[in-house]
Order: sequence, then C-alpha cells, then structure tokens
Amino acid sequence: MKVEAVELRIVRMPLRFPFETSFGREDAKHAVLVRAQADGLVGWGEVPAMAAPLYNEETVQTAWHVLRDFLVPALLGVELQHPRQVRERLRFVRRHHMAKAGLEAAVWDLYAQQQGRSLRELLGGVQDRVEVGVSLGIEATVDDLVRRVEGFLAEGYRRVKVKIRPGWDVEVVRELRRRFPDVPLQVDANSAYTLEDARVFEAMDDLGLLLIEQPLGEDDLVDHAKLQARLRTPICLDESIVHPHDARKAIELGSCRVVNIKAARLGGLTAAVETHDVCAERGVPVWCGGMLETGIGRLANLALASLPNFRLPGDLSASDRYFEEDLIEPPVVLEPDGTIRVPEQVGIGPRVRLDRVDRVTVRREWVRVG
Ligand code: OSB
Ligand code: MG
Repeated sequence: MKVEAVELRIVRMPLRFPFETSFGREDAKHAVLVRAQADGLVGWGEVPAMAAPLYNEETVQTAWHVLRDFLVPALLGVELQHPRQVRERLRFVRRHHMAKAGLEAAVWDLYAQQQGRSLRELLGGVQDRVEVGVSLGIEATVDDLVRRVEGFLAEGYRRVKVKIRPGWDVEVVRELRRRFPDVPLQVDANSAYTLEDARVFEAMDDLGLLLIEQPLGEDDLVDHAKLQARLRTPICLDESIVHPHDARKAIELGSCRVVNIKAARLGGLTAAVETHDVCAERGVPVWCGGMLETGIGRLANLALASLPNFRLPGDLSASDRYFEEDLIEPPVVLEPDGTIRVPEQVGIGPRVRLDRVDRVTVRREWVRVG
C-alpha cells in the first residue's frame, strides 16, 4: 500500500462544557485531522493536541507544521506492507509524538479497510465492549462538581476522575468521597505538584482512590518512586510515559503501579500496543487515557482499549459528553451497563461525516507527492 495524498485540517469543535485542569481551561477541542488516500480508500486519524502547549510541548500549529513539512512528505509514495512500519519511517523526526500518531492512525484505518478487518482485530483487541468513566475538570465550587458527578452517574458512568491542583485537592476529594462513598474514584494532577507536597497525597491515601494520576513532574520518575513508596494508593503515570521504555523504567524504579496509555502521547498505536505489552509482561494494569478527542480519535482509542491488559475503566466517554454533534455517525454511545461497544465494522468503524468536518474546519491543505 502507498499513501498517495494526505489532507490536513485544523478543526475547532466547541465543547458542551468547558474543561479546566491544573494547566488551564478549554472551551473548544482543537485538533488536526489527517485524511489519507490510497487505492481508492480514505483513512482518518486525529492529532488531539491543544491550542496551547500546556499538556505537552505540542500544539495544533506545531503538529500542522511538522506533518505538512516533514512527516507526510516522508510517507507519501512509500510502499508499506503494514502500518507498523510507519513508526520506523517517521523516526528521523525527534518527538512530535501527537503529530506522528495522527498520521499513523490514518494509515491503520486505511490498512484495516484494505484488509476488510476492524481496527480492533488488527491491534489484537479481545473485548467487544470496554469499561469507561468520565473525566471531570475543575469547577467553580465543590457543589457544582458534586452536581456534575450526580449527572454523570445518572447517565450510567461507573467511574469518576477529577482534576486536582493546589487549592483544589484534599478537601474536594474528601467531600466527593463523603457524598459518593462507593463510586470508583480517581484524581489527576497533570504534574501540578512536587515531592514537597507529599502530605497532600498522604491525606488522600485513606479515601479509597483507584489511583492518583501524574502528581509530579513529567520528567521525574525518581520523585514519583519516592512518593509511591509513601502511599498505598497506586500512582498512575500519564505525561511521564512517552515511550514504551519509559514504562519499563517507571515500573522497575517503582514510580507507578498503573500506566495510562494514550496513543497520541506515545507516538502512535504501534507504540501504544508495545507499551501495553511491556506493562502486561510485568503484571502492571493499564487503562486508556483521552484528550477530549473527536469521534475520529475516540474510535481508535476504543479499539486500543479492547486489548487484554486494559484492566481499569478508560477516559473514554460518549460523544455527547463532549460535543453537541460529533464528526462520526453513528456517534459513540454509553451502554446501560456503563460500557462502550467497540466497533466491529472495517477500519475505525462508523463513517466520518465530511459535511460536519467541513463546518468545524479552520484551515485545510492537501499534501501530495512531488
Ligand atoms: O491528563 O488525562 C489528561 C484532557 C486533555 C488533556 C489531558 C488530559 C485530559 C483528560 C480528558 O483527562 C479525558 C477525556 O478525553 O475524557
Ligand atoms: Mg492525565
């Protein structure tokens, strides 16, 4: 298979509810969509970067530049036997994992369609539905947060994750625990603390949390190991794990007991599966993280989350948790048992509604051979 042409688009999708984390507030989801053509087929991928480099160093603009000027030209016209070869082909570009992941995803979708198979089958997924939860941002008041949690529990979500930051942490989580004694609950600090704040996490240690996600610096496996040694609650790393070998090192050092897997952060589905395997071999459970993806990225996440070592509910919610109208049809929906079905159709599954993509596109360009 040879990719003949790629259309890049920057899209801006208004969020139904603003999403605030320790690094900032988002009112819209920005993404780069990658639409790749080969043999009369079209494959889609998503770069779920943000408008600003707050989660990691990438933005939709850096992804646009790196895709347009380096990654896409390196892939066009190249004979590919399997999408796993994309990673090697793009290795000459340092980092820019989200940009790489979006392009690789489009090739996975193309290849799966060409083979007449679902992405889930190709990746080695074994579950036909995955357990999911909801990730809640920082709200104006604890009462507002409690009301939002009530709403999502009523919709059928079975696991709740809340964002924390200094000043919005122990008291908030304690109150949630008091109001929802039995709900599987976890927190995500997005790197907002240092080891000097260890007492914050010690104070959360009796609240029966499933895990504490990325409390410390993204480049700091050592202090995470020191913190983990002081806690019974598992630490889960997100930002720190950008390569499968980071997972191995974090596990060997004792920096975490759970790993969050995002194909975007790791540079693609190939690296995500490899990270899954590294963790599985060491008996460390993983779960699928999210970046408020549009339906396009969400479908790939669902396929990934069906692999066997995804043993905790993912940050994968239904389309209507994020958007008035998703880019795919049918949208992603929550089943009454708190799971989401993994699509069985070829490729990523549901079709992409180009008319809706057009309406949210703010920039577009074709990149072709020559
Ligand atoms: O840290 O997991 C994170 C969203 C944007 C950037 C970082 C994160 C998140 C989420 C959202 O928590 C999860 C979702 O997609 O529902
Ligand atoms: Mg996180």
